[in-house]
Amino acid sequence: MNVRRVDALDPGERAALFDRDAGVDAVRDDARDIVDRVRSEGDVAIRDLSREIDGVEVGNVDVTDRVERAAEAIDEETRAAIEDAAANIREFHERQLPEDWTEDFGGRELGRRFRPLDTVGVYAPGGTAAYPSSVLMGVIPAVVAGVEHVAVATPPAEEINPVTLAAADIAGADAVYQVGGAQAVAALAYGTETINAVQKVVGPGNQWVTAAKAEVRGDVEIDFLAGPSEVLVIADGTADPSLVAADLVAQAEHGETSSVVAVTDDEATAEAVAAAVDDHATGRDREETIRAALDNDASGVFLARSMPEAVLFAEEYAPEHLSIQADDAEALLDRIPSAGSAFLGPYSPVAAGDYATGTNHVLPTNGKARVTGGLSVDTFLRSTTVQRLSEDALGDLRDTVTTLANAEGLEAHAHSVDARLEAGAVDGDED
Ligand code: HSO
Ligand code: ZN
Repeated sequence: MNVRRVDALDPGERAALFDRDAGVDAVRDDARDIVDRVRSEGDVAIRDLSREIDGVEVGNVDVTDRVERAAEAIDEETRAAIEDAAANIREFHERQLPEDWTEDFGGRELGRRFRPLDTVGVYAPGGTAAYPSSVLMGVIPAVVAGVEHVAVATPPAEEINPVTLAAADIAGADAVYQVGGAQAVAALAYGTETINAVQKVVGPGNQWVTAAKAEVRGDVEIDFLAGPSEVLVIADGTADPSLVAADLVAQAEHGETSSVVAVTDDEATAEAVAAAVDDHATGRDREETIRAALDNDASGVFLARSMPEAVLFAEEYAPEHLSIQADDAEALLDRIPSAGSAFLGPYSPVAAGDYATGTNHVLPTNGKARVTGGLSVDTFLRSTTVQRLSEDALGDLRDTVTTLANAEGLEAHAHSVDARLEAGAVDGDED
């Protein structure tokens, strides 16, 4: 890997780094066709598409009855690891549950209450990117929020990954369907004979899944349009270059389009990270994928003239994962608000958060961290604001409300206030 200077980046290089996209445009039309087919033909379309795209003859689309058996069949060690990770994820997300509250604002009793969505669908990729951990990350926050019906959709296969099924069971999903890609998103969004339509579809997937989410958005809620995985490590001269490199190589393992970046103000660190990346990549199981990711335009090791310049670079990049390997990591984090999840210090590898610290790994990519966070309990809640006014409190507001109502030409609004304040207007007035 070469080291590039931040101040020498040309507009094309900057665009590749800072205007990353989810890569869905190329498949958007195909995804739309699939969504339309599922919408009009239901289960028939799912069976046909599973044959055409996945090469699988699907008998029963609903595989919920296989889940418990899979959970029992996986080896003890894997099961214990899923349970351990699930417990940490549950604990962290329970901490996020907001309390309903009511407060007296001088006679105006105001409050906010939170209630779960009724139904959600979690997409769990299959194939080389079959991540049972993503099942935990999608299902557990929904269950913690109190969602009653949490369905998982995962691509069909002769034998669906038993670890994925076990994760669905341990996380508390109540339905699992074997359907993948754009067709899964469409089925969850609009329902079929077998699959209940849900209110919100979440979870990462390939371009077809993401394009389909873009397509159904509006008819159903979605989390966000996630693109390839990313990590940005910001390092100073105190960082261990070998550990920085290990994190870059780990994220690069996800796919050729993964974007892995290190930025530092220290030239020796930059050179050492670039060299260590090569060392760490050599001989890895997925070396080819890793090397392709390291070579893509959105990856690299960058030398800044100062830490403030490195910070600016990180904030402009707005990474899914931000690792800070530097003195006073907290102070740096304060200056980089656009990051999905932050990993501070040498003992916080991104992989720990991917599986088991308890934080969520379904995170905004391609710069979306500028405007949103990752999956959380909030993703699965709606809120209602509540107000109860005393007669005096309404009296205090009378002029303000009627004046604004009349200014908007909405005289009946004003009347609805006045009507209550005319002597004896309210029957059974408690105040
Ligand atoms: N880093 C991935 C999540 C993941 N890693 C799943 C391992 N398995 C996306 O943020
Ligand atoms: Zn990962």
